[in-house]
Amino acid sequence: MLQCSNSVVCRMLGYANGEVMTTSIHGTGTIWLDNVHCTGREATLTACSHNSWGSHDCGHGEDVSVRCRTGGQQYVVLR
Ligand SMILES: [Ca+2]
Repeated sequence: MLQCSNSVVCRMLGYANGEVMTTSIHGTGTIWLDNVHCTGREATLTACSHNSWGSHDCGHGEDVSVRCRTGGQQYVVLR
């Protein structure tokens, strides 16, 4: 996920802008989106350009965690 995608992820969930965490929790299961390119202004992640759903060349080692600002210095972490 590119750096600008994290803001889109957070906004589509109703949170303020977010940031990619330096330490990520790696997921399991199906990888649904790859090559996601956002300008940062999209309303939802699916509005960003991306491969077709489920089409990817990724491993979970490439997973990233994002934290969204909920106000002040408080965050919610997405894994
Ligand atoms: Ca890829």
